[in-house]
Amino acid sequence: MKVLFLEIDTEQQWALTSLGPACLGAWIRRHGHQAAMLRVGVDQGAAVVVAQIKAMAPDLLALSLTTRQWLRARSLVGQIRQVLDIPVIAGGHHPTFAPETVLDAAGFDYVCIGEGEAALLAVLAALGTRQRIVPGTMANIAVARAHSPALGPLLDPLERLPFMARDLMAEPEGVVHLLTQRGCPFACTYCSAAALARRYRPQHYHRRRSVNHVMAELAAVERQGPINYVVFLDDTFTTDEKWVLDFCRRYGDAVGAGFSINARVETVGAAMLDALAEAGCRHVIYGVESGSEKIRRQVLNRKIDNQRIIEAFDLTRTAGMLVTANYMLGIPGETPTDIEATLALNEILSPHDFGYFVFYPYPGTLLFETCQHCGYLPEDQYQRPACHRRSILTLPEITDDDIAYYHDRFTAARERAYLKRFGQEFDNEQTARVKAHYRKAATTG
Ligand code: B12
Repeated sequence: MKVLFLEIDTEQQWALTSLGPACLGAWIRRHGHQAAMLRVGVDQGAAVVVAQIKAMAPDLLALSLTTRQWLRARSLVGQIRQVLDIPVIAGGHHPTFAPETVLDAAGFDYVCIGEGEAALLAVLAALGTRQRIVPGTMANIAVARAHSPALGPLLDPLERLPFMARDLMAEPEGVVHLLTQRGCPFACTYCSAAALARRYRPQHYHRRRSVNHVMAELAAVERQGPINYVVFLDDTFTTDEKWVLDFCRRYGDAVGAGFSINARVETVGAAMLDALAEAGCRHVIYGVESGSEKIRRQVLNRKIDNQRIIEAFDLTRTAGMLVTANYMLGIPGETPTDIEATLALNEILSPHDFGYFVFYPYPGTLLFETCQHCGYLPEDQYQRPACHRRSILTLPEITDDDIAYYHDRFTAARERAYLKRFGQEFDNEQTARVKAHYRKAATTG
């Protein structure tokens, strides 16, 4: 059977396509099926997409969806199915946690809840023999709104998986994206990874590949062409110190290309950061989220104090790496004073760069449930764009105008930090260009 994955771009083209299809594509190819990717660029309309699908003649259309991709995916699939009779399956975080939105929409036949490898193979087997999928008979697959399928066993160990199908990923040349884990062991209330771990209990969704297996993937990629940079996309690369130190010993000699990671401040120390820098790590990205300890502890379930964050940033810089912070604003319970605390902490941390996103409640998360319970969510949430520039919530402690004001303050702080580092000799035109760049970045979030 031939599966065509559709990658739905929204607002901007990400540096790569979703990773789910790269994993699923490799898996189904190993089992004798075909996989291809069609990226639907922001400017492409349904007519062009339909023509491309016709030319590729797939047996199944497959979409991997975040909540942000949902609205455009719904509209596009609706239009495609008016002219093409090809079954459609959707998986990923949005279909997993809001399956009813997908199954109610025109054109979607199946939803995959959670891990997709075994489920997609089962669907292909049924389609290949023209068997109808009866609700409740196939693990992880929902076909009707009313029922929630049982979850099958997780793939464990992850070494059973083939390496990702890189021809489905649209990576820039020489830049390699890699995952060493599935899921994340932490339980942040706003994060969909924590929601997945809860959905899968008593199974453990969080699993990590061996260092050997990761090194073997890098070696296989390098056989296809030189590696200039590696981006590790794990939620938290630094979960296990022993693993990281072992990886650093092996990576430096075998690959040597610069790399970046996502980390959490409470998992890093001087020894680990020095080892990472020595191995080639150039850039560490930390989720700080809020400068208010009260918000971090009581709302986000991140139980660390500001001092620990400041220390981790200092240690990362001392080890010789770039450090980025990510923040949220408009978190339920947050007041303007709390956001002032985030801006103040950012001044102290003085990161090389930072990201700032207006809080969006993702389905399945504990904070989503809180928003629902407190009546902060609009009834038509999924008819509205999921974006990180303005809040979808009606919050008692903070207004839309406050959030817009603070969003602008973050943009101005980012411009200022850049100009302080690089702009000493800039003329007015160069300074204006920097400002225009950051304002544009602030609108695509
Ligand atoms: C790497 C990553 C990215 C990458 C790649 C995106 C991707 N979708 O893979 C990049 C940098 C592009 C990215 C960008 C963003 N991301 Co991101 N990202 C991640 C991260 C850290 C890892 C994803 C991962 O491990 N993929 C590996 C694959 C194997 O796992 P998977 O995607 O879950 O796929 C499995 C199953 O879900 C299923 N499956 C998936 N798709 C399909 C399709 C079919 C047909 C089937 C049958 C099954 C199936 O099978 C797969 C294999 O078992 C996750 C957090 C997490 N732990 O998941 C956040 C996450 C996916 N990102 C998130 C968000 C919000 C964003 C951004 C909006 C952030 C921003 N403001 O910049 C953008 C939006 C991107 C977009 N196109 O919409 C949210 C999405 C929540 C939601 N409900 O929408 C997550 C869950 C983090 C969170 N905050 O909770 N991200």
